[in-house]
Amino acid sequence: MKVCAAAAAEFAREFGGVPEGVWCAPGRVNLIGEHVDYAGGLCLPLALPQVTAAAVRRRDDGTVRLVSEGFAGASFGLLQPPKGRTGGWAAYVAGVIHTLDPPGFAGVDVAIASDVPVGAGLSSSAALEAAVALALAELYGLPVDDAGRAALAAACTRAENDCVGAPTGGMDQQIALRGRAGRALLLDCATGAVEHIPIDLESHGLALLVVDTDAPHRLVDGPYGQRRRDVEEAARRLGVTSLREVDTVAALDALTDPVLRRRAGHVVTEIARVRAAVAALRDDAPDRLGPLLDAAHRSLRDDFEVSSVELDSAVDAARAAGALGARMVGGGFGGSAIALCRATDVAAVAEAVTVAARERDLPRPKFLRAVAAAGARRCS
Ligand code: GAF
Repeated sequence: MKVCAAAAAEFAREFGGVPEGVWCAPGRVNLIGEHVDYAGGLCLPLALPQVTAAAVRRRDDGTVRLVSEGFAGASFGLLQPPKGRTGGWAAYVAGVIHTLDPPGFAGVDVAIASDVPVGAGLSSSAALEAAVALALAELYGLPVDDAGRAALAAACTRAENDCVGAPTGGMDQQIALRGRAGRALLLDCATGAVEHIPIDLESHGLALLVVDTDAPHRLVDGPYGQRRRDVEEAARRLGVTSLREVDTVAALDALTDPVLRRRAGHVVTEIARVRAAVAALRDDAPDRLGPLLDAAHRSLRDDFEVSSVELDSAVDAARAAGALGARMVGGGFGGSAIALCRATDVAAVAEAVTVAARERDLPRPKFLRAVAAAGARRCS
């Protein structure tokens, strides 16, 4: 694989010699179930063919050296700067090392290469964490069966929460480590249980177009954390551990604060949409996903208020050009949208989205096709 070869080449260039192995992990799009992972909800992401690769060799002198094509590298002792704390992309790697704390760990050289778009809301950070976590797990003898991968994903999420300072919910790390080719991952965020749901758009003449709006998306900043706090506060006022326990929108009438009621309304209706999407896939009727994507976007835009002018432009233009449904994906406030299209309409939809962005003086969007690919793996 090209990205894995690039990581090995970067390793040889920067460190000399060969790595002990190269591991890679994918970016993701979430079909549906947005902003519900930290509410114990259900979500349905799929792993992308785009990956981040880590070429890794153990050291025994207490030093960590990190390099990445096109980005500034980092080098630090295990305790200096403080474990798990460094700047930029290296913080994700340092965080995983710190959180995993593999037995016998005494330093490592890591070279990174990636074709997951960065800052596009396609989980480049989770791909980085997952590739490094799987590498360390295999090199230091941690379990890598499904339960082991679930634990690695949880460690990556803690790294992101505690070391990087992004209060994310865990969906991205779970799909990066547990995704399967040709399957969407039904993830129960309350229990960690997963089901691999076959997704076959091609034989129905359909395609999932990803629109990277090129409007930067960041999770370390305030609004994502504020939404999470809103959802937790709504649960507290309703007297439940998480909003997953709320079955009907009517139960939300007990919330007197209109903002919290709308936030909670999104979570409760979104979980119901995930169930409907899973039913559509199980019935091999993926066209039924269209209206669910549209409803999810309206809910994220109006009730959860995490969309943006770029995302709304992309979604509206895609719908007007014949997409069966479209919505923003990921944390929002920029990043990417998806559009479910007839395969024959993909070019026209992409063109309409591009024209709409130009007319509004927005950045020129970029496109890729989402195909459900495999989760983290060793590539050499
Ligand atoms: C980001 C977060 F990292 C996820 O945990 C999830 O909350 C998502 O936004 C919204 O569904 O990708």
